[in-house]
Amino acid sequence: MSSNHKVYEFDSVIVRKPSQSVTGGLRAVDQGSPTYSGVKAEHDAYIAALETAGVTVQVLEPLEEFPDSIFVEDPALVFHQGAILLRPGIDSREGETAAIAPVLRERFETVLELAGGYVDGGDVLYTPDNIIIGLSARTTQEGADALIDCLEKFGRKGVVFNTPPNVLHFKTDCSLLDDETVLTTARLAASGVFDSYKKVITPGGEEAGANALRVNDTVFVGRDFPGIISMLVSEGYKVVPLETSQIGKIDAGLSCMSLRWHS
Ligand code: CIR
Repeated sequence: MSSNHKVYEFDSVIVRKPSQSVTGGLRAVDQGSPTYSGVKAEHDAYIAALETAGVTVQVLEPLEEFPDSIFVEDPALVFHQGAILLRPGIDSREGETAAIAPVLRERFETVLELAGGYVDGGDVLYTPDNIIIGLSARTTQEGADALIDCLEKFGRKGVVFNTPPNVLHFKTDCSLLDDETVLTTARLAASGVFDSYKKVITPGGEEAGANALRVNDTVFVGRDFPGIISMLVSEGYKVVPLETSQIGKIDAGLSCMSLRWHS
């Protein structure tokens, strides 16, 4: 039932092209809207970088009615064993699940659905030991409990922690670097959630860069976070910086633009 691959080893990825409406994407603080062409350029570079890291990318067509639908990580989870359809915890994104469901039913034999509550995929971190679910303004306890039931069907254990206050998603503040190391903000590390991990703490002012993305031997990091980049390089990681200044305006980092699994 389970794959022998590490949690950051992937061969398959799904992304969705940005819609023109992406300029109206959700944001907690308005730092101005991103431009469509800027988001598209960042997205194109992201796809090319994923392919270079060794995955095959399925590119879905844009959905104008859902400005945030470029962030395919939020409406579903994918594993070697199958997929789980989630329910994003904000009205304007709820319909994204129905939009991605047929694609996942084509790619996976088993597709489960949450029995209740709300979960955004951005609140779910895969680790070698378990699946961490962060409660947030988007992910409810009822949703987390329903997700734990689904994960059990795939032989995986879900555990629940709190996302720090005023942080969009659990993974806004962290990413897995290898089997035993996480990149995390100091505020998330202070919760104790990563006490059994080695930690690389984001330097002050670079909290927004904590959502890096490891794919096979490469760690993608936002280009605007030189402190994080130099820390990871000196730890021996193969780091590839990517432009995130446009998607950053709508509160996104690098994990949110893809669904990744090993077939
Ligand atoms: C939202 O607020 O839903 C989008 N503007 C950003 C989603 C980012 N998703 C993620 O980090 N998984």
